[in-house]
Order: sequence, then structure tokens, then C-alpha cells
Amino acid sequence: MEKSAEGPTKKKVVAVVGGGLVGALNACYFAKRGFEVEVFETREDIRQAKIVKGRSINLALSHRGREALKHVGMEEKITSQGIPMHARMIHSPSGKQSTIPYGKKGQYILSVDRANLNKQLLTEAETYPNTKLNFGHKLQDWSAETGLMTFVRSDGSQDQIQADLIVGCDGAFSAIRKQFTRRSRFNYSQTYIPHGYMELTMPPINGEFAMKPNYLHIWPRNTFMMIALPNLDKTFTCTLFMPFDDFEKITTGDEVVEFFQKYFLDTIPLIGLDALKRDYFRLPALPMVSIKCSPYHIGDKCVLMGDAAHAVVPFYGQGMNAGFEDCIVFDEVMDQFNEDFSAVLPEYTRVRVPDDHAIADLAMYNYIEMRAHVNSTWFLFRKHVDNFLHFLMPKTIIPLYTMVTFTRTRYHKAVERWHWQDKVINRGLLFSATGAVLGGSYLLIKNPPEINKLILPAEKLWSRVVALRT
Ligand code: FAD
Ligand code: EGO
Repeated sequence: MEKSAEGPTKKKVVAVVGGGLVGALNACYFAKRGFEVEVFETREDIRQAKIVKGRSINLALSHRGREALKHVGMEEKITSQGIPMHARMIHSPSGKQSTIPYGKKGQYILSVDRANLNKQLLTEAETYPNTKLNFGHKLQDWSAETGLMTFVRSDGSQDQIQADLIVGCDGAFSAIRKQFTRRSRFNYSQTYIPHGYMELTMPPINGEFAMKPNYLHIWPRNTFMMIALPNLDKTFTCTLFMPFDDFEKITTGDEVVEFFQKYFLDTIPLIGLDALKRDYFRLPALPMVSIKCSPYHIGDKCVLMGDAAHAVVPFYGQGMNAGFEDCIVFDEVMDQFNEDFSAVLPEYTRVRVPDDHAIADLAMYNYIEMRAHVNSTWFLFRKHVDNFLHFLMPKTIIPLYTMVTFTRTRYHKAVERWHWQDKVINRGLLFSATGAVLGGSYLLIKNPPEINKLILPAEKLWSRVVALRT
């Protein structure tokens, strides 16, 4: 099925480097505008491949990502193949399960299959006659002066291609970004966290999901964390996050079982004892990196989007969503500046850098907070507090997770508002604390011996409240 682009076909060539999630979506955006779009992707066509290797099998798609898909008419196609997760399911060490909704009825995140999403986006890009997909093309080098790119083909031969605009969507280890780092006044930072991740499959039981499907299952164990997202084939993909040091300490099947007995007891019968012993050693734990840089462009020639511009740790479920939102933001700036690359690129950097840096920081903040003191009790307590404060003051207090996940509030604005809300909450706490002190003093005068029993637990509680605010 071929479709004609909106507007006349322009001569300008846009090279999208990387045919991953963001590259494939971006190809649709540029094709829709009528550019000659050429996508270059290292891998062979994943639609033909039997097994697609790569990280994370499924992902949480939320509002920002959906809005970006909607723009190119892909929202319905993708969401209809996603599994809604209306709430978190928190698993305690004893196996007790508790749910806390994400928000109102329509507020849910979707578990989507990465490979399927990528394939559908590639197929959609191909329906535009002005798009060409070039697989087995690995970018080796390019020139910021001329826009000339050198690709190595699968057979080792080289290919040189010129483009008017190069869009670097080649992921966290971007070859496009390499040229940026050679230039003056380019800011760059990357941090590997001490944790790695490992994916384990939980098969169906009697043809049905082994756990309730419409939840994001979470086992918060401070430094050890596990989550599970449902798949259409009724399996769950469990992702275990743990320091590399701890991954390495486990060297035998029996040690795996021992570890799971201690921390994730309820999952052993669901994953299966033998599968667990085997799958743990199938693949090594994989690293996670956080990358921030700026600017995102060079002149009117090149721009970075997605993980190439901002790899974030996966503790907010926002990496792809942020990358998809990049496409909307770029598209909006294209409208504002009449597709004049020399004006669009700097403006894109100006508006997008603060937001992408904010989500990188928020994701890192969640990682640090969760590994430091989030067990199942604290997780539940925190989310109940969030929901309760929102219930008390629905217009004033909106949980940060809600702003990030269910709105298109600019990430940096969400952070600002979060700090502002904290001040409001602190004032409220001060007010109640004053009341409590006055009430307490009164009780102390009236009834001295009993009060110590009250003050000690109150102090413990207060130190937790302080932890909550920092
Ligand atoms: P990629 O998906 O990495 O695609 C880059 C593409 O470029 C690849 O196809 C690659 O082959 C190609 N390429 C690389 N180098 C070259 C080259 N030199 N020449 C040509 N092509 C090249 N995000 C969410 O929103 N929700 C989640 O729940 C979520 N969970 C995650 C869980 C884990 C464990 C991890 C690691 C990440 C998770 N993410 C999540 C983040 C998400 O995976 C990324 O943000 C997203 O894949 C970024 O897409 P991208 O297209 O920018 O990069
Ligand atoms: C106290 C309690 C402080 C990814 C809870 C912070 C992330 C963080 C990795 C979940 C949901 C989509 C995710 C919540 C917090 C995906 C997510 C959350 C994980 C891990 C994830 C939530 C894939 C942090 N969203 N989230 O509120 O449910 O809260 F647990 Cl390890």
C-alpha cells in the first residue's frame, strides 16, 4: 500500500540514521512533510529476521509516546496490541500482593512488544513513496562540513551518501554523536550505574497468564528490584535489576534458587525451578547508562534525537516516550520556522535540552531513591500519600509520576511544579506539626508518664517523613 505525502514532494534529502524505535517513527514524520527520506540501519530487516536480539522485550508506553504515534496515525494500531496496566501490583517478600491504581479510569500505561512496535513503524514508514529503508548499512563516519556519510554494508563494501539533513537516531552509542564530541563547546556526560538488568520469562499456566495481566508487577527490595510486564502470548517478561557485584556472586543454579527464595519467593513456581536455574545463565546481565549532552545539532546539517541525544536509566519507564516526544517537538518547531533548518535546529536544541535533561535526572533520581529505601511497605506508603494528597487538593497537588506519565507537561516544568508542591506540603506539615506539638505539650502536662510511649514512635515516623521530603 502506497500513499502520497501531504504537500508536493520536496527535493531535500533527509537521512535518518538508525531504524530503531525513534528512527522509524521519525522517518514517518519527515515523509509526511514530503522530504526524500532515507533510513540507514545497521541490522538486517527485523521483519524478516527470525530472532531479534537486543535489549528489553517489552516497554511501557504512556501518554507522550501515544501522542507522538497519533501524529502519524499510528496510535490505534499500536495501542490495540498493547496490554493496559491500570495499577501497580506490589509484591511483598512474603508473597502478599497489593494494588495501587495509576490514576483515574483512563489513566493506564501499556505494555507493548518492542520488536512488534519497531516492525510496525518500519512498515508504516515504507507506505510513503518518498521513503527508502536501507538495511545492513552501518554508519562509519560522516562530515559535519559536507554532510557526506560513509556506510559499511553487511558484505564489507562501502557506500557514500550525501544528505541535506542528517537525523541521528542511532541509540545510546551513537556514531553520529561521535562527530559532536570532537567539536568545541559540546557538553557531554555519561554515567554507568552499578546495576545491571536481566530478563526472565514467566510462561503461561494452563494457557493463562501466571499472574494478573493488567498490572505493572513490582517487587521492590531496595537494591534488588524486579518488575514484570505482560505480553500478548500470555507470558510475562520479568526484569531483575541488581548490582553487577551481586549478579556475579551467584554462580550456580542452586545459588539462583536460594537467592529467589530469599527475595522473590512467589515467582519461583511461576517462572519454574528448572527454567530459573537455566535462564539466569543464558545471557549475562546488561549494563545501563545515562547520557546527557548539548547542543543537539550542528549548524543546519545534523540533529540528534532519542537515545542518541539522551540515554536515560529505565527507572521511570520514559526513555522511548521521551524519544517519541522529541519527534513531536521537532515537528512543531518545523512548523514555526517553515522548515528552515538553519533556524529549526538551534530552536530545537533550545527548547528540548532542558526537558530531556530533566527526564534523565528524574530517572536517575528514581533509581537512587528506589535502591536506597524503597521496599514494598515504603512503595505502598509513598503512593498512598501521593494519592491522598491529590485527593485532598486535586488542583494543587498532582503526583510527579502522573505529570510525567499521563500528561505532556514539559519535563522541566513537571520538576519545577514538583518542587513547588513540596513547599505547599511542607507548609501543611509544619502546620500540623505545630498542632501536634501544642497538643502533645498539653498531654504531657496532663499525663506525663504515658507520653514517652507516644513520642518515640512519633520520632521514628518523623524521620521517615523527613526522608520523604528530601
Ligand atoms: P534504539 O532503540 O537503540 O535504536 C537505535 C538503532 O540505531 C538500532 O536499530 C541500531 O541498530 C541502529 N544503529 C546503531 N548504530 C548505528 C550505526 N552506526 N549505523 C546505522 N544504524 C545504527 N522506554 C520506555 O519508554 N518505556 C519503558 O518501559 C522502557 N523500558 C526499558 C527497559 C530497559 C531494560 C531498557 C534498557 C530501556 C528501556 N526503555 C524504556 C528505553 C528505550 O528502550 C529506549 O529509550 C529506546 O529504545 C530508544 O530508541 P532509539 O530509537 O533512540 O534507540
Ligand atoms: C517511591 C516509590 C519512590 C521501571 C516508588 C519512587 C517507575 C517508578 C523500573 C518500575 C513506576 C514504567 C519501572 C513507578 C517510586 C516502568 C515506574 C515508579 C520499576 C522499575 C516503571 C510507580 C517500566 C517509583 N513505570 N515505571 O509509581 O509505579 O515509582 F519498579 Cl525497577
